[in-house]
Amino acid sequence: MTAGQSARALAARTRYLCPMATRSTSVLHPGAPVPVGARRDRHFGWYLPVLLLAALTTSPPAAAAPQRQGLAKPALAPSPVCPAPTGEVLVPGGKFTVGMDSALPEESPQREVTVGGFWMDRTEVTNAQFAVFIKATGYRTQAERGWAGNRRVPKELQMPGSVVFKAPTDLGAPEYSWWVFTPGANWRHPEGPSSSLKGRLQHPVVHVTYDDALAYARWAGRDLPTEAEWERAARYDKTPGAMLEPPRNADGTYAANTFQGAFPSGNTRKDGHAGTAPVGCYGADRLGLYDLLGNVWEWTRDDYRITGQPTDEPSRVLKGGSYLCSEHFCARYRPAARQPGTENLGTSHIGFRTVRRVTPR
Ligand SMILES: [Ca+2]
Repeated sequence: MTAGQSARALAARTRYLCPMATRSTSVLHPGAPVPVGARRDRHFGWYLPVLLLAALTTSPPAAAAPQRQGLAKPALAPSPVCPAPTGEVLVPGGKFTVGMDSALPEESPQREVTVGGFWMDRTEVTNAQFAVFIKATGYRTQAERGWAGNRRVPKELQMPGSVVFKAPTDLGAPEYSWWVFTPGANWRHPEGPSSSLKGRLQHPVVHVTYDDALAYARWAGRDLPTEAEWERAARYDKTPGAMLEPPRNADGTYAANTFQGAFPSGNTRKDGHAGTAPVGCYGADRLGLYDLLGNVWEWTRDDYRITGQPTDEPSRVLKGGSYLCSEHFCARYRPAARQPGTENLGTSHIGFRTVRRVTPR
């Protein structure tokens, strides 16, 4: 099978996402192209669910097309003080509302659910914590193993590596071209073989698949949160207004590591970080949880299902948005927001945190 044929086959395989892409973009970004099967090189045209983490997260059309003249290199803003919290906190169980009918279509229907109490990591799992797991178990992540022998993945894309966000210099480039399959990229080398974890041990681990995250959680005697549990924690002390607004502290400062400026190339770093931030810099809530919103998307246990569409590409619900969500693109830094994540593919903006239930399931 040629690269072109395999790209077309894989695009067809991920076709179930098209209706959602059309629906989302029609609501938030009228006229935006749906990037299905348009590329067939080392960009991951074969994993549109992941590419759509960004490509679907478009918001108001007026801000969707950044202007070239606004991209002067910004000065690095000072980083906020990060207390480097550790441990877990108890999230009380109870009946509460999940989803939103007044936001994006995939967040509906708004409904009442009940969850039991659970202990949740105060922060996303860090590189330092993940390294302990790797040392103890010898586990190799999907990005380190590659996809050799997986007939669902084109041969030219089966090598070890992962998908890295690279801000385009050509603002006319299609949205999905920002996500580049980078051989040798993995949790130890977030931007590829020449990068390292130097200075990033307290940053959230990235380039982990759902199974990688679950393996860590199991090793730690814990679990990944369900979507309802994650949302219970994220909504716990939020006012109704906070369900729709960008995360801000009472004094107007940033309450989450997100993207400021003209996405994708005009990052002004007003919140102090261009990429991932050390955990615990943002978003301390009344429970003592940090970074639920922003920094990195977080895996949950729930399947991501699209009503009426085949689900032959297993995906799980991701929550919280990432450092790439801006007010003009993505804007999914809200408790009810959600995205599909292809189970066996990580990226440079997906991580996780774990939970321990008061009453095990
Ligand atoms: Ca997060």
